[in-house]
Amino acid sequence: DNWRYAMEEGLTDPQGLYATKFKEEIEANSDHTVQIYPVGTLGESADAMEQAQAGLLQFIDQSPGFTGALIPEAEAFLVPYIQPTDPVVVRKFFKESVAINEMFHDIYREQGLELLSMFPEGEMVVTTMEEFRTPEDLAGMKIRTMTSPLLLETYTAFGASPIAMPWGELIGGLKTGMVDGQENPAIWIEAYDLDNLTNVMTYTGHGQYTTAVMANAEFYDGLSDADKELVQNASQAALDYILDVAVELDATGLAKIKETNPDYIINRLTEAERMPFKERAKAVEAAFVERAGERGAAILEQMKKDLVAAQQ
Ligand code: 6CS
Repeated sequence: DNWRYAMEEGLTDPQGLYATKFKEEIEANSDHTVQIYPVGTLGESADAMEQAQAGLLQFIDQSPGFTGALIPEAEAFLVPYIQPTDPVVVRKFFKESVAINEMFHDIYREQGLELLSMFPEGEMVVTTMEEFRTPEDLAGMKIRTMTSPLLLETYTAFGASPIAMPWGELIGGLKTGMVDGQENPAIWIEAYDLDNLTNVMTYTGHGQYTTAVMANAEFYDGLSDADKELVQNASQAALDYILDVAVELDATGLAKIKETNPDYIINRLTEAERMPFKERAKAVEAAFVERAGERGAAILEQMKKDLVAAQQ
């Protein structure tokens, strides 16, 4: 069969590298083919998700920054100052986390999705027109976020004026001044020229960009045991591959920005400067628990334990 696979990024971006590896594995080990639909070809991320849930697509890569609007528990990846940023810890965390590898499966199933992999794309960095070091400095800055509600709560707590919008509106939004900042990992900022639309990039240490690959559950359940194994093996191979290259990509993105845009200001908040943001993150964590309930709270607690384990 020909399987349709949609993602939120281009073929040379992290999601594209994962998808290409997945496709290669499927096609090398079966008679099936995989057709990849990159960013923009099937509408916005939310449109592709509707198509995946309806079974028009067999596979989809959608990030919790969007999925959170559908699955509140997925916003656990968005709670500030929980996710790892150290590359070695990141790899171990995604590979071994009980929360990621065991607890999310049934939750995604409730939305008709068979969760295959979750992987990181790099530390979240904030790009703005003006420098900021404190929540007070962020006052009045219009920061674009992805559409999961917790991101609005995060930037409100951080002192800014957030506006949620799909990816397709961000570049126009920055050009027209509808927004004057945004958050994304360095590799993405570089690839889509977001550094040339802003003046400053700030490492706040508050997050890691995470994404997830899923299959339509009905499609998956209808596969033979051999094909289920094929899909699982291809997912595992693609995950191992992307976990190896993701860390490199993050460094490459930053290095390219420094090289091609030498005047760009790159700030890294100190531990002391991060304190007021961490303090404000407590309200965001409370908002997460409020919406995601007991199950969400249990996932978050498990993530914290997984993180401690990954740091050992
Ligand atoms: O900011 C966004 O909307 C996009 N950021 C990344 C890293 N991937 C896809 C997503 O749509």
